[in-house]
Amino acid sequence: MKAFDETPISRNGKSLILAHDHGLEHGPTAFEGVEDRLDPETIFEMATHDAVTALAVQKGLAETYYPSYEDDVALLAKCNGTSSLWEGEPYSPRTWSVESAVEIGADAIGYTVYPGTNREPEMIEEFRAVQERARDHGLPVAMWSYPRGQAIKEHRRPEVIAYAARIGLELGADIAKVKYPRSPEALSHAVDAAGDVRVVLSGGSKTSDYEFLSTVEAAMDAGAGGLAVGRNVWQRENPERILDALEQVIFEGASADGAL
Ligand code: FBP
Repeated sequence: MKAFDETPISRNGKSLILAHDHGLEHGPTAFEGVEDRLDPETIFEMATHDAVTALAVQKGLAETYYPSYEDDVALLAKCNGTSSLWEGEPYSPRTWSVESAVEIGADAIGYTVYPGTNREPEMIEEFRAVQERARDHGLPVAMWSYPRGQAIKEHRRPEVIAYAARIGLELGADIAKVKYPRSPEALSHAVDAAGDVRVVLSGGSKTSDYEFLSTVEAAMDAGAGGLAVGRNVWQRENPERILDALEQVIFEGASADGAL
């Protein structure tokens, strides 16, 4: 059974997950120009916006800051991660057990799989264990499904993204988070390939308000279940303004023009 629709991380089958694991994945350079956001408190505060259905963070941030926000923010516990200092074969080790995440109050589990990496067998086996523990606790699972490795020449090719979304279905995720395959048609195919798994888009590097919202509008029209977005929200000088607009586009079916 797909638990997604009944969980606090969705609203009417759609979600806007604020992703903030970049301090680990990209390092402090991700905060250039918005140095105040080096303080995680600013991001937890941001996540109290009505539009945000969950905040995805690593264990360290959750342990320290989540207790003050547990009444206002749903927690998506990102249970593996890797730094950009690592230059070996793509791999994302476990950083957080499901049990510990549950103790802190997790409402959902997030986990990266890199289909195509030479370490794919380990990653799939580790995902299996996490997915089964999440099921024991009745928690939905979001898979960051990011094909990479020597075999992947172009990780945003339509067939690669459709495969990534399908892998979410095959391995028992409730949400497959994928990169935008550059066209609504390609995304629509990925949504079909994912069956009843919700396909949400990552936001990518920061673009203009209009460009970003137009892509979100097109993605929603193509059947996406929402966004799991980081930089395109919290790297903005005024994140509240883009969250207001995203709320309209994702949950109310507004156009980018209308929302702006
Ligand atoms: P963005 O919306 O900022 O692209 O974040 C989505 C995300 O999946 C983050 O959760 C993660 O930190 C980052 O992208 C990893 O991206 P990559 O592995 O491509 O550097």
